[in-house]
Amino acid sequence: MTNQDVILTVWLVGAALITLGFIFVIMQVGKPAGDAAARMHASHTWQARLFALMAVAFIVGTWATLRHFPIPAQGRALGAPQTVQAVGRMWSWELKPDKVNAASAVEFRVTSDDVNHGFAIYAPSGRIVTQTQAMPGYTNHLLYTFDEPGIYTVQCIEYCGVGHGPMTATFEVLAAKGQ
Ligand SMILES: [Cu+2]
Repeated sequence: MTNQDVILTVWLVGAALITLGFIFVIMQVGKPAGDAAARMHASHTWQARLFALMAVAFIVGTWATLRHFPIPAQGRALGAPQTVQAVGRMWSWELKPDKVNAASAVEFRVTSDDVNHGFAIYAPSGRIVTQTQAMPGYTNHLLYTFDEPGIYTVQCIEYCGVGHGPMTATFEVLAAKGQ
């Protein structure tokens, strides 16, 4: 289990406990005698139902919007059809291989030989398409499927010394069969 998984689990358990606490407090509202008190109790029941409805809407909304979390699980191979080993060092990138196919997922295994670097991929148009950190002693797994063939550029986007600016490399995305 990576640190991110631990943090997510702790957060989910904490959020669930807080939610249960709220529901418990609302359910513990007393049942005083008399008409006015009965009306008050009825209104508390209504509030509890509204709270439960909001909690369900929040949980469903969270699940629906975060289900396709864009960052893949770290710490293991992703089983993508193509893999590129990417190593950053002051001040160059090593990419193996330097050709991939479009329309098929590529797993970039990104690490660094020295300090932290930023591994950003720019499309031929100059638009950044995806990025991750290149960290010494750790491999980040970046999953991306290229739609357009062409020459893509890797640029370091974390300042790493005097050679940071020109710390670039290129690789080619080949047209998929039938494209
Ligand atoms: Cu840099």
